[in-house]
Amino acid sequence: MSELVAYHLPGRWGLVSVSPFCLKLDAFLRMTEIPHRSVTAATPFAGPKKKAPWIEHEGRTIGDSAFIIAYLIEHFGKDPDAALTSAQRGQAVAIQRRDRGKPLLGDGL
Ligand SMILES: N[C@@H](CCC(=O)N[C@@H](CS)C(=O)NCC(=O)O)C(=O)O
Repeated sequence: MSELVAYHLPGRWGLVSVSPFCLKLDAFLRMTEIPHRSVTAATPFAGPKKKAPWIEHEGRTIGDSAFIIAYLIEHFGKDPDAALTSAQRGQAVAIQRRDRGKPLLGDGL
């Protein structure tokens, strides 16, 4: 199946998901306009890491928002950061490192 399917936890308060990691992937997919179908999963346990989000694409199942986004950038050739200068990329990495480990913001879980 070549369709990209993104699984996320249920939403609330008008958000597509209450999971920050699912929101991160959803924002990436909307920014890049990569065609996909979003599926709401009641629990994260069907994912390869037993966490959400995860995707299915061309026979692959991939978990972890960082791995998913890296895969999608490479596969679809759409990088929202492509126009950033090296200084801006450095700032982005600094912000990510600063926030890593903070509850609901870091991706080191
Ligand atoms: N590093 C992962 C973290 C994903 C994550 O922790 N997801 C939470 C929802 S916000 C989850 O599924 N937790 C289930 C559990 O820990 O049992 C990513 O970036 O996708």
